[in-house]
Amino acid sequence: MPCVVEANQCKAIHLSFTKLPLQRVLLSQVCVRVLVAYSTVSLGRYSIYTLINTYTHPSTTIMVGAQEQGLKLLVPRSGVSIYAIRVQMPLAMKGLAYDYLPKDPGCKSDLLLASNPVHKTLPVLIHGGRPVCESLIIMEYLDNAFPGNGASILPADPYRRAVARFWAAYIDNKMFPSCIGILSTAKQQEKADKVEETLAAFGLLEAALAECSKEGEAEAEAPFFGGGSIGFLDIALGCYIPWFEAIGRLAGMPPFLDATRTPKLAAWAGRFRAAEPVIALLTAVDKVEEYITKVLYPKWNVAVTVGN
Ligand SMILES: N[C@@H](CCC(=O)N[C@@H](CS)C(=O)NCC(=O)O)C(=O)O
Repeated sequence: MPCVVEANQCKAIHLSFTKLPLQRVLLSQVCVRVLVAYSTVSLGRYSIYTLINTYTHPSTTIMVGAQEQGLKLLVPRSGVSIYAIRVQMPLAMKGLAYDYLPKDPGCKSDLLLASNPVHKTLPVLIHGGRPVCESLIIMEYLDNAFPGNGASILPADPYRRAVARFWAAYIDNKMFPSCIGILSTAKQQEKADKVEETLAAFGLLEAALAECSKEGEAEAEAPFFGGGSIGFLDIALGCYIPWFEAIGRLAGMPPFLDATRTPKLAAWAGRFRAAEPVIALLTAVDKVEEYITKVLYPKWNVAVTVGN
């Protein structure tokens, strides 16, 4: 059996009806595999997609209708990783089954060191024994390696691709570091600078959304960065939404995604959150808040309190 699910290492319950004649159900908890035959139910690829996270059902995975491609995904055990969810989204959109292997990012396993010796970070996708590192690169890889599985995640047009990659890199390298910087410093001036940088970044992305989502000859604005459906930049930015919200709350600030200041982005975030497979995968804001206060604050070693 090519798709092996390890006990206590599974997170997602995917119920994805496709037109495959025979689907497989995996129940890792008891290591039982049941073959379930479905007739060609045409309910749309992601009409049913449910996730039960590690906390509620730590060792159960059921995958129905996913294709088995020898994929393993090494992810942080925390369950709040932006970058892990960023990879899980395209995997879900493409209907790909994978072994979900949670690891402690602080404790570098031999598998992680062998798979990502340069950055030693998670997530890492292993496809047929070969590792692919860095979440944005993994997203692109999945799009290129499985072109027949659903719609393309990256824009077809080379210019739009370049623009999407540009903004994704900006979000990772500039916008999020500024935003998290609001909490990681206790110095008032630094904090104020980070707030200003973050708000400026949201302003730039507001304009970028209007530009990237233009579609058709009339250049009407589409609902997503990716056009009519979510794509590369939607996922790249969208996985940060719970973090932006949690950081705003902890900093005692009004929400970053504000309908007055950035109306297009605020509306986009609402649509993104409600879309499949986002609705099932996006981290809860409370969980991120808890992670920041319990794990990151002690790490930063600063006495950060609201209004500090
Ligand atoms: N740029 C990387 C960031 C990955 C990252 O920062 N991963 C964190 C966990 S969410 C990690 O592995 N941290 C451990 C470390 O930095 O040593 C990506 O997009 O995959």
